Amino acid sequence: MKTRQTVFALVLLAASMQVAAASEKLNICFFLADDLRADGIGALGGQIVKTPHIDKLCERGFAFRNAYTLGSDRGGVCVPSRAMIASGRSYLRPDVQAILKGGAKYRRPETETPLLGQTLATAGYASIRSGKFGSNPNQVDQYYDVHIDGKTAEGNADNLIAFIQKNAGKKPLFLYMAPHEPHDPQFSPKSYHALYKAADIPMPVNFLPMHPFDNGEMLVRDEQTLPWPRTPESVGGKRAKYYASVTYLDDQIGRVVDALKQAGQFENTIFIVAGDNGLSLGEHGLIGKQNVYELGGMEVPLVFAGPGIAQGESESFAYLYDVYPTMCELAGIPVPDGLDAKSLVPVINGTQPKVRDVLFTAYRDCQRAIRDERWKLARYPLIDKTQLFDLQSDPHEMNDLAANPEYAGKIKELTALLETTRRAMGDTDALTVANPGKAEWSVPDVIPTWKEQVKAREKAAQQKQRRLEEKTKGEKQ
Ligand SMILES: [Ca+2]
Repeated sequence: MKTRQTVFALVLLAASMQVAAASEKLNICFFLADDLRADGIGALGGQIVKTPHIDKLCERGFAFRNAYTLGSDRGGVCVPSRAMIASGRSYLRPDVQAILKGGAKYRRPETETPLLGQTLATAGYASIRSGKFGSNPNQVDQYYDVHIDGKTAEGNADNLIAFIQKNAGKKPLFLYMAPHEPHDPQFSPKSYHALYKAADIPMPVNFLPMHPFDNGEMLVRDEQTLPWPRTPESVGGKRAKYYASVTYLDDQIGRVVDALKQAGQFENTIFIVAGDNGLSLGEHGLIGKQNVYELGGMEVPLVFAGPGIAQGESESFAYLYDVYPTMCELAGIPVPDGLDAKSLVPVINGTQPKVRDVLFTAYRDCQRAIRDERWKLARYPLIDKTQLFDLQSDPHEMNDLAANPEYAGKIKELTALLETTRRAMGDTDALTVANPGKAEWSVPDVIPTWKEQVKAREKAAQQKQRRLEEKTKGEKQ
């Protein structure tokens, strides 16, 4: 039988253990680069790019080699990507659409699943988010102690370093650095440009001067950053600038890691390195992120490193927004209910080989794709076109098998899988449309600016809505 003294002693012990647990909570440091390709990191296969600081994190960490952002309802793929990171939910869901359409003043109702910053605040974290401002999902998450635009990667690193110096050891830290780099115009100081020469940069094996058909987004602003036809010279120049910007960013990441070391916090920090979306750099004749090719618009780097995280990598399909539940589980924070995202911890721990069997990506109403470990089907509803690739023998998607009758069964099977998967993610667009347009595309004589295109689209959407309302009104009468 326990005496009163032993019960009291046990209560004291439990209380002291709780205090110890609170002060020993792991810090989380999340580096989210803008438009960083999955091969934009040396340690992940980048042949030319120099990223010594990120490489060191990768070498002691765990990389997801098939990680993607789910998709986008607009040219600015960054915006839904960041809304999905903040919410852990598909951008196709009404509550995430409300964030995307709500503007800077939108406040998410308390009844919705908590946002990432909110979850970490509840868990007792001191938090800073320094980075890209202006796109509204970054302002919707109001739960950061410090929320600041650093202007450049160096400014963002300065903000994080000051925050570490002020708060280290007092509370667990959530450090979220989301700089503009290496997004175009691919900023970096002059000294970084000297590191890369356009002439030394090899072209991707699937380089093309022009994309072979109209994917529904041929004139988006990103695609207009180089003239048509693309040339090895123009793409080489763009890649040189891009790599310079990545190396500049890498140095700033190195400064933040050093600040954690100096504060005695390096060993108890979980590091996450990711990109918000990918970017084509000459592959298939594309130069933007508004496509669903591998190493195109949706594929991203995703690496976790820190205490309890094994060194290794996995081919398991991951979505970028999985960072939300994964970082929570790694840090011992309860994962909220209602997320579409899945914790990747079972894969990192080696208890499960994968968390999903197929991977679905989407872009506006004009592109959908689904892939498994071998096959990939892409669908372009607006021109009634399907592509089929055997990624095992054709990882660069150069041999479209869709016209080969031998694969009719495979196309049927993957189309059905695409249909059920996208519906489950909240997709309401169609895979086939009435009166599809022609697939052929050439550069128009007069190229409308992106702003003009957006305006024309808004006008068309309003007209469509009006027609729909008139039709409903007519049917009621
Ligand atoms: Ca981006």
